[in-house]
Amino acid sequence: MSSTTTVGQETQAAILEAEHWSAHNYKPLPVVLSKGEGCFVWDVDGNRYLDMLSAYSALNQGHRHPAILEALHEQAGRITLTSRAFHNDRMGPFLHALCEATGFEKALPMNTGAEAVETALKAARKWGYTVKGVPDGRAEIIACENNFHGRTTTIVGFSTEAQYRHGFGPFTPGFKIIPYGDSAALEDAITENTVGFLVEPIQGEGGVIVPPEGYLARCAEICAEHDVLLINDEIQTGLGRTGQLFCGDWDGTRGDILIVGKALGGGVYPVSGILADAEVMDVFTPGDHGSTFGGNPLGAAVGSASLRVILDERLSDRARELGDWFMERLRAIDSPHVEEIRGRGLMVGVVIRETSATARPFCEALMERGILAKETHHQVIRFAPPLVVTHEILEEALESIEPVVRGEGVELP
Ligand code: PXG
Repeated sequence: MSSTTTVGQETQAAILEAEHWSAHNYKPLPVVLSKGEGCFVWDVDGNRYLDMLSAYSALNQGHRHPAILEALHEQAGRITLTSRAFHNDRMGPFLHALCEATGFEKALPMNTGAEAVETALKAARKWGYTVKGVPDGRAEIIACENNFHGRTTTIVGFSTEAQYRHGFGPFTPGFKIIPYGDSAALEDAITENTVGFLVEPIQGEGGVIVPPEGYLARCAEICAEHDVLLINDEIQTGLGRTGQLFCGDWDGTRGDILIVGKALGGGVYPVSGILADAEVMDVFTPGDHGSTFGGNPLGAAVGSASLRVILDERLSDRARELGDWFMERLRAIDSPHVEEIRGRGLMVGVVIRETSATARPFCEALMERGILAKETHHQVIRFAPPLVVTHEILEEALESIEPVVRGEGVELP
């Protein structure tokens, strides 16, 4: 990992082809990956990298986990898609296991995170009208400043990031924004028409923002007092990432609607969903909501295996133990460029001082040393390796991370 990588012709050619034929809605680091295993990936020129992004926590189990691949292959040899017009023999056992692991009574399977968030918003609104008694068309949902919940037109409509919204309106009404981490603001914003409070227990895309201690617990109390659903988006923080099965567990709450995605597909297939008790989930009747692919047998088999790996390999414990130690090591680096190290478990942000540079040149320097990390929110280097990472692998990575964080080999302006 400490050896310097070399960019060859294959990389250049692959980037040129992709840039030519694709929409330019991303600005990836200039590396072209063609193989992955466990915590490592290889580029088309044969360089090896430690993956410290894990596809934004969709690869908590590592690349190509054998048990997940076995489930994928086995299921692919039998049946892959039925649609929900028919039953399949995989969805039931998958949702049963998911409910048992999370403690909810019911689950509704989807594919991507944004679809699951949309599903939660629809569930909350319909619950508001049919159970809480909110007058038709008046339901309000509260979300937070600096949120990230996906890219649909409804979801970007309540984003506070100008770029996510600009050019995509008009937007869905019925959302209210409050500051993140401020439970008093939640209480003030609630009206008799409020049906839900949508929140990330740690804001990932917002820059690994950890709210004040006890924030989610207090929000859960406020929501319960006012008959408002706490909608906990654990798409990025869930399934072991922060050192508990769900980040809300640090505060003793999983919310009234729990949204899961990313690692539920074990990095091989998009699997997401929402969990809730019957009082909420039973608002859906046939025809209200659906998805061609949600709950398909291949996704259900992969989802079951992905969940089993998280539990059987105690990946939450590993994230907690390694995360505490890793953050301590990062905090010990004496660097004029670092403003703060923050995070929980193996969801770690190194905040670069604005007076130094953005986090981007640091990520580029890390890449040259065989570490793949991606900046988030301009100033933050995010370190979120697969949870199957070991002490030894991280120790070796620190040999590259420490000099880069001190500024060695970083192109500063
Ligand atoms: N909620 C949270 C907390 C997320 O981090 C989503 C919802 C949406 O998930 P889908 O599967 O629809 O992307 C996320 C996604 C990107 C990108 O490329 C997305 C995320 C993180 C970084 C980049 O759009 N998180």
